[in-house]
Amino acid sequence: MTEIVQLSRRNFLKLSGATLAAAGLASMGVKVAWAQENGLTYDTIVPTLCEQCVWRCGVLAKVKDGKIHKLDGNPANAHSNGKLCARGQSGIMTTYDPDRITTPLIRVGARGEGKFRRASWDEALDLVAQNMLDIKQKYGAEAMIFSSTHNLSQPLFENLLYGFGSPNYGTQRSLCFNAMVVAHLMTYGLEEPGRDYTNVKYIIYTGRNMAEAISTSETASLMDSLAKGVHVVVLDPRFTKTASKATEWLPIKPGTDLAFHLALINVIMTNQLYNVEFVEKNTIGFEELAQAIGPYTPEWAAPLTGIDAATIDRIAREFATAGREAMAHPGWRTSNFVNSFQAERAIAILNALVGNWGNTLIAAGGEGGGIPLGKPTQPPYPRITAQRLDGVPWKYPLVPLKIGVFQEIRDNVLTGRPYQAHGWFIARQNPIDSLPDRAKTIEAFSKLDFIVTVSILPNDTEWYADVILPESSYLERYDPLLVLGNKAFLRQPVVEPIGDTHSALWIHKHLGERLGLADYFQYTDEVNYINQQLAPLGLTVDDIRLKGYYEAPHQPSEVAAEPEYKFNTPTGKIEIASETLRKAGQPAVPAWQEPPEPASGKFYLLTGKVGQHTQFATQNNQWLHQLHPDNPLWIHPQAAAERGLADGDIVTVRSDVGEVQTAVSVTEGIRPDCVWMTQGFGKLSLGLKTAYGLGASDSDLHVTVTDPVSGGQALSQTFVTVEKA
Ligand SMILES: Nc1nc2c(c(=O)[nH]1)N[C@H]1C(S)=C(S)[C@@H](COP(=O)(O)OP(=O)(O)OC[C@H]3O[C@@H](n4cnc5c(=O)[nH]c(N)nc54)[C@H](O)[C@@H]3O)O[C@H]1N2
Ligand SMILES: Nc1nc2c(c(=O)[nH]1)N[C@H]1C(S)=C(S)[C@@H](COP(=O)(O)OP(=O)(O)OC[C@H]3O[C@@H](n4cnc5c(=O)[nH]c(N)nc54)[C@H](O)[C@@H]3O)O[C@H]1N2
Ligand code: SF4
Ligand SMILES: [Mo]
Repeated sequence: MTEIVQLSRRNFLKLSGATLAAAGLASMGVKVAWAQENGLTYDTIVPTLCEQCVWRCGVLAKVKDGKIHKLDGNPANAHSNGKLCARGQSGIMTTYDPDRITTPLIRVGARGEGKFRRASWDEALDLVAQNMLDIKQKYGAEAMIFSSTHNLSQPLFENLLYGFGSPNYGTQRSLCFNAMVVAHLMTYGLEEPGRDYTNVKYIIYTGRNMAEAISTSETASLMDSLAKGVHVVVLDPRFTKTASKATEWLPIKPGTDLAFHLALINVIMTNQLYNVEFVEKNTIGFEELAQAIGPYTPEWAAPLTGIDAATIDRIAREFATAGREAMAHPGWRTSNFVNSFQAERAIAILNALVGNWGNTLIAAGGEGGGIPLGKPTQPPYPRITAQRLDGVPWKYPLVPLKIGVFQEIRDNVLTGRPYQAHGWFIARQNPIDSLPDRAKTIEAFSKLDFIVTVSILPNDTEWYADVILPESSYLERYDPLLVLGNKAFLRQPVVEPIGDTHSALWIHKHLGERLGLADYFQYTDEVNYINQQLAPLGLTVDDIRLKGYYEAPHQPSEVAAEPEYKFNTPTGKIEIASETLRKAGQPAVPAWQEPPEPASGKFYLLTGKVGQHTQFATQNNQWLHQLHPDNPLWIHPQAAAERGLADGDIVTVRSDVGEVQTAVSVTEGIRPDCVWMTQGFGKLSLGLKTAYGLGASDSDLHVTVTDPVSGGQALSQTFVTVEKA
């Protein structure tokens, strides 16, 4: 039985004002009173964490008659600051999605036919363990792939992976930010610089759609900055909502951000507009770049990028004038083209030239290990010597092991090289949809003996699985604590789970025990796990469930700001020229690398997020469905006219690997040589009764193109034709 926090309204109102304030609940008391006056009543308020996306904002869940009534933002959480986005508020319908999987399912028909039978947990877990152990015995532990997209139960997932003894850890990261991460490791010695908007005066966003591709607190920082009159430049082939708020929108030609930034560097270096003191003290390789930058003038970049030379020259000068108060944003889903790694290097160096380190760019991100949490004891992992299927490090020496090259795992399942994989354990991830070239992923699945997923919905990956282990939704379960700044937040059940579902903490433990890995799961249940986390603080779950978090008395020590900061590069400095890159046979300083372009009559196919959906996960949510039901293809009026297309017409979109049919949305908000669609539609699973049959999948069209340096999948490097269907 899941324990439900019982903070009843009656008990709640009995608490004195002082007690409320002490518990940090005064604002909740006010809300209860307001709701009563307005005829809205609910029985309990449970503080917990959102999981509609990876930000995990703080939630105050209001419950009436055992049902979730309303979700609000928790003011005590720095990510939400009292607010939830549309997806967060619609979390109710994630829990109450009629299509949820409510018992373990075992496939009975052919793979992909969608025929499953219900099973007990014992039967399903026994079957999974038996298949995994068979694979291990016959082919070695490395023949099992484990993949998961970051979630709070990741440490337990990692115990399964490493305890089992497989090196094959698939994460979503190479489909996302590898170009940015590897470029910043090579330049600053860190994976991603934090951003501080406090003093910012001038921002350049390169394909970062902060207003729609939400990073809660940072999106709020942008909005505050706009209100303060900060100059914002947006480089995006598409008129995004961020572009609509910006000072200037530059509809750059896809794949040419590198040229734009090289030209900014050229103007700043040749006119000596850089921060001499900072560069001398903190960087290495300036001279080498100065020798190489000469040809990259604004006049050179103009025809490549489609942005006139005077604009590039002006932005360079304005950026340099803003100096330490300027920020060239590093971006997030940055792997767009094979040259995106070089573009990210140029962005990193542009920031170094104005010396904004310790001011607008900082070392620390949001989440940190500032609170000394405990964890159950466990033995060391067995030594793993097998090669990784994703080519790290033997093919991609510069890619960190924890980041990997996911699409390469899929490709190597198909080639059977360097060895054949036989099984895939997937948790909270949707590789059928999120990897490029969906037909290829389905083909790779068909090569495997056994596929198991842990999910809440019969999404497209579950459709092709052999066993589905249903997790309770995030409003019905516990997860390990989330540390954010000086607070440790609790995810706790708001209502009883629907059906026979369990948390990942429970599922991973019970599977682990069947795999002979009980020593890696030394907790009796979820609450016991969290109690072991809280033990060094002398606390238990019961001590924090009312408030929903523990707050450390002191802010964990901030990473020292420049000038004391030591960059974690081989030279201890910001590496404008990188010997590591030179040794790897790459240019030591950024150099122009021509990206491929579409042949005449073809378009760049662009993809990206909308504010109303998360990745491939929320399209079946009935409320979000109402806000954003499908994904028409954006096309420029000129390109539409040439093809005789009007708004709403159905077109066939074809790439080298697939074709889809979809409606067009004719808009001036995109370059004439590009088309765009958001991801996550065109579902294959008939189990998704709300989303099935709506829109089209860009993953059917995406060609797999991997940047050899960062391992990033170049998600804009697919070219398509568009014709009336
Ligand atoms: N609402 C919502 N928010 C999210 C997410 C979500 O699913 N939904 N996902 C989260 C995740 S995991 C991530 S990684 C981030 C992604 O955050 P972003 O990277 O900001 O978002 P995307 O929409 O993936 O891509 C941004 C833009 O890149 C543009 N683009 C494509 N190719 C090029 C190019 O060559 N040059 C330039 N300059 N622009 C180009 C596209 O037109 C698109 O508008 O969002 C996060 N936030
Ligand atoms: N075409 C295209 N491809 C892309 C992108 C794009 O913009 N366009 N973006 C790329 C980026 S930036 C990223 S980060 C990746 C993301 O790629 P993935 O991580 O594979 O995508 P998600 O949709 O986040 O997968 C989460 C899955 O978990 C399930 N789920 C939701 N909640 C829960 C839960 O509480 N428990 C469990 N166990 N399961 C749950 C969802 O149904 C979904 O199937 O995709 C990349 N691929
Ligand atoms: S940004 Fe929205 S979906 Fe993501 S955690 Fe916050 S409220 Fe939830
Ligand atoms: Mo991402």
